[in-house]
Amino acid sequence: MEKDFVPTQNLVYPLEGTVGWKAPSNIALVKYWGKKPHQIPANPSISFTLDASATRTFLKFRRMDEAKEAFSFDFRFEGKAKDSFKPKIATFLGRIETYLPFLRHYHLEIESSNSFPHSSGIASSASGMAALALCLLELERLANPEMTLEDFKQKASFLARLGSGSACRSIGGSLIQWGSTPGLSGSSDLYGIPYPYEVHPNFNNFHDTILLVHKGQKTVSSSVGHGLMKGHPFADNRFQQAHENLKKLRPIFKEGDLESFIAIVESEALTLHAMMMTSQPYFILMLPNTLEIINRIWQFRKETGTAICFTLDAGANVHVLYPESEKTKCIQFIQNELVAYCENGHYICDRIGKGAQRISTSL
Ligand code: 2P0
Repeated sequence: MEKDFVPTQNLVYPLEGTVGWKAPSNIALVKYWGKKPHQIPANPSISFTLDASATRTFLKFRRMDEAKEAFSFDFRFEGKAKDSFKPKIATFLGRIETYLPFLRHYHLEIESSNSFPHSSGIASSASGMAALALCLLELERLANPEMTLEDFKQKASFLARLGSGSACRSIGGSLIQWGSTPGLSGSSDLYGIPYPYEVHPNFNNFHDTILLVHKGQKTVSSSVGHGLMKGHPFADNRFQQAHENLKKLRPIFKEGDLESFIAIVESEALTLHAMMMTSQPYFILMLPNTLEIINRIWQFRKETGTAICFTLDAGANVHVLYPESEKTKCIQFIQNELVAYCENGHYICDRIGKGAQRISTSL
């Protein structure tokens, strides 16, 4: 329950200090699309935590003599003051204040940078909000060193969700499930949990090469897209389908059945975009090159039997997924046939990762 995340002890918080966290992005296999108030997902989702695509955030904090009316913070992104991000951060701080009641007593200097190129069209809200949530919670942990690692991660995921839904899947690794799922004890709408069942070694070190088809801003934000699932004619069936796909994935992960994995992952990606195309107002985030890439992947798979597939985020970029055993073949195929469809030939070689890491701040 939400109230379990409100600190009950009388804690003595530090006067000043600096903490740092690096949090990765993630790619959903079963998609979160549609939400209820307070960042509660309309259906459960599951994602691969990524490795290379990450946000690094440092938080310098100084206790003020008295609490301020408004949150006192500065935000710098890649070395420059970025005031345009401040309203989003202020909203986030407002949403989590009940759970971190010390926030108004500090002046916070937040400094972030991404490992992936700025405006690459990669969602930075997941890694960005996860890194910030971890830094803010670290301040509580300094006052409460007895907090267990499990409680720390769970609360970090809970807080990150209030910044951006998918961010709650960017704390741990390497397969994270978020959303209350009948029969899956420990699952919750409030935070992500490590996938608790057996996963076949076929999924170890799984690759995700992100093809940057379009690096600019998307035409419709994810928040607007989620909102359009309210009253959507296919919403109920879609939410039901996500539950069923999660159920189907259980034996697939256990047995390492890549063919069935591909069928679910690609269907989820196209269903996500089908929901956008059938919203009112309707919209399309895929571009001609997105479809060219999908068709090339299908053709290559048919001709060679390689276990390669795609998934999509809420944008035109294509995530190309393949197992470690197919790496050499797939990279060659991507370079020979797919890179031509990327903006300026840009792509990111990523893979499944282990989750967020603390950054040492002692020099
Ligand atoms: C996902 N996406 O499961 C889905 C699939 C994009 C496509 O969650 O409004 O940035 O901050 O909760 O998490 C993107 O939406 O939305 C997203 P908010 P978020 O990853």
